[in-house]
Amino acid sequence: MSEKNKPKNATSDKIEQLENYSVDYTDKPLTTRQGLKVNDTNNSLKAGVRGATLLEDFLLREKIHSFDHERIPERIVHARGSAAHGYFELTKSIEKYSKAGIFTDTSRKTPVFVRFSTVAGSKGSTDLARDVRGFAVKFYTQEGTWDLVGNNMPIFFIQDAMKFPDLIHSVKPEPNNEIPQAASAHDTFYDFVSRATETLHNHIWVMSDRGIPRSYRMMEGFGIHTFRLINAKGEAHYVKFHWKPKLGVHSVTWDEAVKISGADSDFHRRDLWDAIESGNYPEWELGIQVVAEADEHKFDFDLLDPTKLIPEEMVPVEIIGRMVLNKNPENFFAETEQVAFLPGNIVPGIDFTNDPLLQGRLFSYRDTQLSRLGSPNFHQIPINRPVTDVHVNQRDGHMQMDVPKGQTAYFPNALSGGCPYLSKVAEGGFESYQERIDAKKIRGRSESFSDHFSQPALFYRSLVDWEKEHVIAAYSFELGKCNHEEIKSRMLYIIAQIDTDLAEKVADNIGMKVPNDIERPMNQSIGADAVVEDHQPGEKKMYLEKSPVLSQSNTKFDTISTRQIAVLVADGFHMKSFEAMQKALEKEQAVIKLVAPHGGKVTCDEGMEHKVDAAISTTESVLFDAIYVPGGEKSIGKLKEQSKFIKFLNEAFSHCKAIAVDGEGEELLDASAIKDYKEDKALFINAEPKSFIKAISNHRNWERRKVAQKIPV
Ligand code: HDD
Repeated sequence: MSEKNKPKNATSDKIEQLENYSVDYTDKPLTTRQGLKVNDTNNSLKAGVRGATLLEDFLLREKIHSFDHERIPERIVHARGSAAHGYFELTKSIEKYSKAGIFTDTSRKTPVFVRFSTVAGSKGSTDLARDVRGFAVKFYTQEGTWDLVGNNMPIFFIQDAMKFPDLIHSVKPEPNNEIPQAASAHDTFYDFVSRATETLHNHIWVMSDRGIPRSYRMMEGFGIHTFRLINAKGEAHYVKFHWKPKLGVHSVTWDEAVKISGADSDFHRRDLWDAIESGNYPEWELGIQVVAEADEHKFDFDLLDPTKLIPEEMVPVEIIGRMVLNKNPENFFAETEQVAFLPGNIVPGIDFTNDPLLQGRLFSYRDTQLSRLGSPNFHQIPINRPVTDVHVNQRDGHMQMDVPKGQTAYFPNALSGGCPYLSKVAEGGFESYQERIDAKKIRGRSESFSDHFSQPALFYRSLVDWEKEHVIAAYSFELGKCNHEEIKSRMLYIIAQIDTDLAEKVADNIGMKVPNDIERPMNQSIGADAVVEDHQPGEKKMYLEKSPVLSQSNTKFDTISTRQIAVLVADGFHMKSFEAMQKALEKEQAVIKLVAPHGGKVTCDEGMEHKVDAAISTTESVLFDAIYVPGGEKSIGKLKEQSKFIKFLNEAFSHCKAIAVDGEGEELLDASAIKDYKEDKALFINAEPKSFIKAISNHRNWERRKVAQKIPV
């Protein structure tokens, strides 16, 4: 990393604390774990050079023993992920709602550690699976650690934690043959979804472009549940948390996702790492939707139902702060793998609600860390340590790292002067919000949770045409991969309850008919005899035809920062046109990569050598956002000799990306299938860089999508 890009503000209380645990091996001798200097780590101790290995060999035993135990169980969900350090800064105090220091003190920079993930795949699976993305934020606040463990979608699949194992068992690889990896397109998932219609809202989000993000840096994040904010007077407000990315919300197409999975299955991981290393720090705004306690019942849905969002048109999102990620972890295992998020980690000023999904999560996360990290002392692992002091009466257990002093480990005590002592609420002691509850003990679901269809329908209605086409294609792909006719038919019937046109188009694509009815009982999400009709929307109090913020067509299109531009060159490329384009793109913080017929260097027409970033044999167009081809007779002649350069152009065009060519670069276009579409508005021939830049910031030219289908790729 260049000095210029070294994070200047990447230090924080947390980073300083972590540095106390970091170990630097530079200029140090190799030792055993006991600190003994080693003089041979290549040969085991033997009886003669060809002899048997001796049991005495403590060096061999230590090395192999440690290696044998290097792996810990991967997370049961969200196993595949990447993380980074950064900070959160409050831009607007919300003292009237919350007494939390993090929400009242605008002078603080609170250290954070954020982990993004997919849900279903194993630790080594592709980043580009169609899936929900985890968005987990650990705030190391001065009052203790607060974890906001959210996703990139504002709702969840199920309403009650009791169903979580069923949901996950249905989406994970099927138990008999462990197929398919990191994919929801299989029978068990649709068997479940078609019978548990509460899943449909989150499901349609996954079928939309939100399920295949362009980058972790281009996703929204959501706390999902309704939480509570508590102010200094003890008054409560309901709140939903939103993360809004500075770069806008952008996605790739399914065809790209499939190909990226082969070309670079670490695509999102690499993208996050590279952006931070190059000093282009990912950034999000934190927003809140606040609802007064008195308004709890004014909505058509229940605020405690995690399968519902509050449309932003009804309760606007108020921006109160920003989060910047400015430092990559030093060690993946020590930090990203061992970080333990717990929705139960909160601080005074924030509290839970009775959302039955949240309530179950409060148990599950602490519990899972025991099997994953192996000890109740997991909070002592450096990445999990709070930046506040910890004084507890819990003791012992595997891997106790602290050495607690004194004679007592209980409360109350006199022998230690009553220490550690209790804190009054006014001194920062946590007090649970005193909610009045007067109810029968019951195993059941509230009637106010019963509408399963109006919000998925609102989501679909709010999408523009190209987004709807992607949703239709996604359902068609997923159901097309299922084998059981009965499951597909059931799904078509269910989708028709969301939108009949959607269901009919999917049915056409998979060569089936939408059934008028299906076998009963059919909905087992609540009771064995529940039917779809029970989950149709009732009469609406606040009916929204559309919620425009749900469409990615209304996101930000104002930057090309960190967009990857492939420049196709060979020896003899025209330096002048390249230089002008390079300057203009780099001024906007785009990343230029030279793609050439071979690795090493290429020489431009002015005789200068330029480092090649990727030989054509090692890369694919799907790894880039746009393509530029500078002129130069000799260069273009060479590029035309390799069909992969033509494929590169065709493919980028078919994915609706911006393409610019200068001078003889047009001959490469003429050799491709693009030659018939030169009027395209994101195709530039000898044009000013300005218009190319604008087209890249628009992400894609979706108007091209009909002709794009005709391009052979
Ligand atoms: Fe969960 C991990 C997000 C419901 C049980 N969950 C996990 C992670 C994220 C979420 C982002 C990864 C954290 C990390 O990076 O280490 N989970 C959610 C959201 C939910 C949700 C947004 C609903 C709104 N989860 C949920 C339920 C249960 C769990 C209902 C169980 C009853 N989740 C887990 C878990 C995991 C987990 C098994 C696996 C690894 C871990 O916790 O630390 O306990």
